Amino acid sequence: MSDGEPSDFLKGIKDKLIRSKEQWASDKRLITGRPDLGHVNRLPPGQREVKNWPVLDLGAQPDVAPDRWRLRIGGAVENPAVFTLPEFMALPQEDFVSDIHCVTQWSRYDNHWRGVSAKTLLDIVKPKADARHVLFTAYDGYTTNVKLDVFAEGNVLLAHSWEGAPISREHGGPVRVIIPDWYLWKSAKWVTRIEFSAIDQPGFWEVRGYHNEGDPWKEERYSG
Ligand SMILES: Nc1nc2c(c(=O)[nH]1)N[C@H]1C(S)=C(S)[C@@H](COP(=O)(O)O)O[C@H]1N2
Ligand SMILES: [Mo]
Repeated sequence: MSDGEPSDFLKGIKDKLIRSKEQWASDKRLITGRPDLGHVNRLPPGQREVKNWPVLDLGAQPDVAPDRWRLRIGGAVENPAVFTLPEFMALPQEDFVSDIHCVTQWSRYDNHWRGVSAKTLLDIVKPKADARHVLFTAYDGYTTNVKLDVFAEGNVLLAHSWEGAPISREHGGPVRVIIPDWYLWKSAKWVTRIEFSAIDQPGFWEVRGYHNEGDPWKEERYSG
């Protein structure tokens, strides 16, 4: 698939995968019932460590040519902004190290990222006083939501590199979101839009039985 409008994407997604993940949510699969709120362990409850980096998405991995990539930030902000990739790369760049945790039960430790921190982006666009929520939209049409407080955490970034190399297409390159404190479905690959809002807009998995928050230490896998 090319980097067309996100609205085209429903044709290409793996309906079977979506149905089985919806079924997991309705069965409340993988819940162990042992929250680790103090983070005594490095591994959140119900997770296992992997050394590789699995690929998970809706099956349509958009091929976003670097010269066509845009990041649009708008909604309830004082200064809406659009960045090309060179403009994004000219913003202050920072290195991060974080563990990532997928709701399908794998965790991967010590990932080295480089990119632009959420704090830098927030300083530029300046959310309005009534902004409480953030919705990410990606080039495959995927959406996911977090609270503004979650996006504003110091370890959140829009990453272009992992382990010293550009993030591959399958992992969301040229630029993806990384929100390490939440399950990885909150970290949009191929991100193109960030919208701030006074109201919450649940995303792709959040309307299909997945939790609206997603704290792995509390096993916030499913809603209800
Ligand atoms: N654009 C987009 N981002 C996405 C997804 C997706 O389907 N499309 N899947 C999410 C899910 S469910 C997971 S677990 C992670 C997987 O990221 P990875 O493939 O780099 O491991 O991406 C998240 N971000
Ligand atoms: Mo996932």
